[in-house]
Amino acid sequence: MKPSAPSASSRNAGSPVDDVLGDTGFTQRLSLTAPELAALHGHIESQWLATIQTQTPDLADTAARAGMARYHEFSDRLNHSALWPKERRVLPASAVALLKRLPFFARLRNAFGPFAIAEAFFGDTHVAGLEEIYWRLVRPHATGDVGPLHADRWFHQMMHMYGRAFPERCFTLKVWIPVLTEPGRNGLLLVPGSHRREWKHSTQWINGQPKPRFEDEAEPVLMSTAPGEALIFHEDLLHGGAVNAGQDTRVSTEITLVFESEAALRAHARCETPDLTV
Ligand SMILES: O=C(O)CCC(=O)C(=O)O
Repeated sequence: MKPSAPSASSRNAGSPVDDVLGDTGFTQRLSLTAPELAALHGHIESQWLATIQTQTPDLADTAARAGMARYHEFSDRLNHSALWPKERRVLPASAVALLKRLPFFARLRNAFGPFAIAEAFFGDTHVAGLEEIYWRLVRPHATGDVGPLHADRWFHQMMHMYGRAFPERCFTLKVWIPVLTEPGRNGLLLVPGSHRREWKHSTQWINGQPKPRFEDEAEPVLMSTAPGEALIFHEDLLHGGAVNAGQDTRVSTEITLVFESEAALRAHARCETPDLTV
């Protein structure tokens, strides 16, 4: 792994669509403002705290005092993997409705054109009608808190999400939003340009769930992302979590944007000059 991100080519000329469909396969042109980040952080922390209060009430006061950044300081007193299956990290519809009103979503639409948000999917359960915005916790030095390199489309295929979480034919982009990160010490690994070729991988079954196993060689780059600085990337781009070399628990959010087709994105880029200032 290279130690830090390239200065993203995506900050130069061109548009977000040019970035995600172009040579690098990702863009860093869209960020959350401080109030938008505070709103997202607030919804996540409420769900995090409510889960701890319900599932491990003895630790509720400790959690409320520590906050998510210091979760790792008491996580050895609970069963981390049992406490946080994905279904407990998918924000409720009420929070999603409020978040969708943030200007960030208008900026996404201006940049990429009309999209839907993929519906919630965990294990083999599809929650029809619930737009999926979910978050994850990555504790310092916890290798088990991050997964292998993969492309999102591998997950979509192996979990049979087409025709369920989104239409049979569509194109997706991932929006990855750092909420609590230490730039250069934790965050997301990307392999710029990797969406342009096939990579060897297989499916392994873990706790009854299909997971991708990366069986190739790539050069991932740790992206330097301060809280709020979103990464938006192509469904075929290789990515994965970096082991957290920071001091705090890393918190980030994922949203899958669903488009009619890649051609629809290109058509939008030809017709519109995106206003990213709303
Ligand atoms: O945040 C991470 O650690 C991994 C994110 C990821 O795998 C994804 O966005 O698909």
